[in-house]
Amino acid sequence: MVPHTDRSPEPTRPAPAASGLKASLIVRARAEGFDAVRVTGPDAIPAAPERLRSFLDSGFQGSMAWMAERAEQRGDPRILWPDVRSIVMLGLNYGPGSDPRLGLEDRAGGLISAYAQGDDYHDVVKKKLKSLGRWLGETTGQALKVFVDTAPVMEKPLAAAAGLGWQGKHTNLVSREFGSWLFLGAIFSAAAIEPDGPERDHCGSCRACLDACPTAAFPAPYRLDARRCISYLTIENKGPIPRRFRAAIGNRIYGCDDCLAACPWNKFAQTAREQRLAARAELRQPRLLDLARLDDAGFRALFARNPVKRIGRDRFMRNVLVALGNGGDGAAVPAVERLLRDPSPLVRGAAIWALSRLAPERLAAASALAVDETDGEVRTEWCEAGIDFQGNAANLSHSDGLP
Ligand code: B12
Ligand code: SF4
Ligand code: SF4
Repeated sequence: MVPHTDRSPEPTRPAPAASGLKASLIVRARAEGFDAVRVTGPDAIPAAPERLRSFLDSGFQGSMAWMAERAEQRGDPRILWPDVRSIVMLGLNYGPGSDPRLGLEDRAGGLISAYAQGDDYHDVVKKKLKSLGRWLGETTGQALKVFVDTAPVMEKPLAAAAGLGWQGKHTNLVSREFGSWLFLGAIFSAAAIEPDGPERDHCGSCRACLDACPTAAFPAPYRLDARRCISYLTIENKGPIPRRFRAAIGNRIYGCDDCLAACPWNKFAQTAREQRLAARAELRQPRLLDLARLDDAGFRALFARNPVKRIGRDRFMRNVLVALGNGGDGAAVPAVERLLRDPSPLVRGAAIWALSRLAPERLAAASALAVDETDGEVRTEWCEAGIDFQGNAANLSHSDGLP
């Protein structure tokens, strides 16, 4: 959660007039490969601190404690960096080229969300930001900082204030040119750069994204309860996935695109031109059975330079097991049975649930493992699967629906 770069270049030459600087900035940003660039001021999101406070007070951040830790800085760029005078907001198109929801029907394959099928966007965007920042610093002689995702910066309201798009009812930035598929990055500069105006909200009476959510994660338009969002549950959440969400997760093994994909503004979307963001063939919809066989080395090799690597093999295997439990593929039973003995409690617990769905009689046959289990959460999984600690199958019927 620290700014990625803190550049304070020496003044080299006087800054050009604002309009000349702005025009050059746009040309340079496009040459770096950014698809959208606009500028706003540090005082442009006055409603953000209160809205962030309301999000945190509602507990919507779940276990993402870092969201509350630097909330004052997050809500106000001037608290994060008092010298900031202009904020350059950049967008990089990662348009997937086809509707990611098409993969939901192929239950034997795991769905990785569109943003995570190529190289890690943090690296791709950061490299471009640093290069553009180097030019801007040299041109203006002013200090700057570049941010993508991980710093306490509210990138979506800033991008909306700069006019890159508007925050849709799913809370993400929607662009009239690129639909739902822009990554965002920011350059905070101590130089004065002519600001652009905000984009107005074009959602109207539409509620397609709200209705598309499989876990009912929107308590109201423009408000997301992250604790219910599959993106949070499969990526940020470090523990077992709460039982009531498992069935709704289907075959999504990393993130979710449903609310983004449902947006009618995607009819103007374009396929990403940045090749490093293009989906790797092996990550388009990998077979769940192959994934269930990955050890740590295999996991690292498959997801080298890819965002999935961030969550580690055990959390990823938890997700794969939930998808296997939902898939109903009997051929997966031996692989799932093997994972009942995995060294990771997170994996053992998810394997119990998956086997209870795929072959409850095989779980009952393995119930001796329950007697030796020492981890509290795994013991809970055995109990909830209807196995008692004498190793008896008490009641193998259960309900996993949403409340
Ligand atoms: C935390 C986080 C998450 C969390 C929480 C998401 C959330 N909506 O807050 C989780 C893990 C769930 C998540 C999921 C995803 N994320 Co995320 N995430 C972030 C992060 C780090 C911070 C977001 C934040 O500040 N949230 C706090 C809340 C309070 O802020 P907010 O969402 O802007 O809330 C606004 C609304 O509530 C609104 N509001 C409230 N009331 C009202 C009323 C009206 C009338 C209006 C207009 C607005 C309004 O105002 C608030 C302030 O602007 C940003 C990067 C960053 N540093 O900004 C990436 C970021 C938002 N994520 C991103 C992406 C791509 C995703 C996923 C699509 C990934 C995936 N495919 O799985 C999903 C989308 C889920 C969704 N529907 O939001 C991109 C979004 C790009 C874009 N075009 O918007 C970002 C910007 C990363 C990046 N650099 O590109 N993410
Ligand atoms: S990403 Fe998926 S689970 Fe999260 S809010 Fe959107 S549709 Fe719902
Ligand atoms: S789906 Fe409809 S409501 Fe949701 S962001 Fe798009 S236009 Fe707005």
